Amino acid sequence: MSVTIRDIEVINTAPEGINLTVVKVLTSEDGLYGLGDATFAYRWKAVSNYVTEYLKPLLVGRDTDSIQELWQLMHQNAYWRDGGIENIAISGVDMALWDIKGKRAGMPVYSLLGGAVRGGVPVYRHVDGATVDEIASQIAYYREKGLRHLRVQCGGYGGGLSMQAPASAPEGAHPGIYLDSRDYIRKTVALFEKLREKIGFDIELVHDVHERIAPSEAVELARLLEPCRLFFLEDPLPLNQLESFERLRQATVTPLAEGELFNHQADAKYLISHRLIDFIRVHVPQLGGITPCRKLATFAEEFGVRTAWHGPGDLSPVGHAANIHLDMSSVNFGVQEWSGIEPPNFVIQKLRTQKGALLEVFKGMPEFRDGYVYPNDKPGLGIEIDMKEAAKYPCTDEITTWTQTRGRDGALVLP
Ligand code: GCO
Ligand code: MG
Repeated sequence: MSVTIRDIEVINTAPEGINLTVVKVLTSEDGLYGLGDATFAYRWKAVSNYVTEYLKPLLVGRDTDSIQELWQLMHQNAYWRDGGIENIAISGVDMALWDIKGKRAGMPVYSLLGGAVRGGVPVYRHVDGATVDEIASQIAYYREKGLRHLRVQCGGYGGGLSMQAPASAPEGAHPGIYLDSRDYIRKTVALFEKLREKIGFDIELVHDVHERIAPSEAVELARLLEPCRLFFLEDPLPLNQLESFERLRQATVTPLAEGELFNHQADAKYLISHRLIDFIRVHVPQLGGITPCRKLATFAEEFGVRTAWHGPGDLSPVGHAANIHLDMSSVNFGVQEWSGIEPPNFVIQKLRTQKGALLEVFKGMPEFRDGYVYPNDKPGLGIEIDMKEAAKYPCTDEITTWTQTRGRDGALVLP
């Protein structure tokens, strides 16, 4: 007997002070519903509106089983497609449909995707500090917790977090997050050299360039970091300079990762099929959910490119669970970024505007134990949401400042 979509709701909540959005798909079967992540922290109202005003009327009454059909229907229904807001809205429904299918089958989603190929998921956490000693002490803490991979930054993405134009900026320069790319490259190379001297090489380190520097500077940085043996250098090139991966690939043995800003598998196709990257770092909601990402993982497997799905603080536990279910069932898994709660996340704590209430709102978050994350093996994605708790933490709307990134002369650079 087929089960149809009866209603679609959106839950917006910010238990850590970071706006999170979850889509709830209710079905014709009493008590059967699915949850999916549709978090876009800076545009949460637009995504919520897209779901309730456009996807709900399109989908109510349709068969929950036909996940691929409904994904394609949502994807092409507005003709112009692959925007951030639209894809993230689609992701919320897509993940919810996989959640429903798992509940109906009595299986965790990774089981539906082909079953577990690993017992647990190796993850990395974020480390960030002003000095080598501060960073080394955070690394020591995480090493104790069994982590073998860590992301190391030295003051965010090179420009810190102050919106004050520095004295070195020209007269009348706008406020913003100023990045002197030359200084950033010198400091980053020095930091990793000293860090390796201090901690050795048995911890895998990644570094997130986060766009912001010129292609020639990405080549310079990747080359200079070679002796530091990074696990990968992330987003060395901005989305509009992907052609420079040919040059970057020729120039360095530093492993390369890119993708959290990709909007469609096609954005990754050339880089993967020409083996110009080693890790595909897509933000699963940004591609439209589990359905497109499982295809991308399978495509990348043929070219020896491994997955490293984006797993930041601005992703709900439903989205983190979707990452883990993909990880559990992918042969070409690389590593999983994990902004979960345990162990304490040094970076999120700095950003947190209130006591962390994430686990009061979301139940079933995949668990971190000795360096690995484990899904809870409940049918579907395994996450429940306490609506009463969620209502205690309304989302807010500040003007986003960290993306107002500027070069030394005050001109905007991609964030
Ligand atoms: C990462 C990302 C994040 C993003 C954030 C944007 O590698 O985790 O770069 O830190 O900057 O998700 O909101
Ligand atoms: Mg990143």
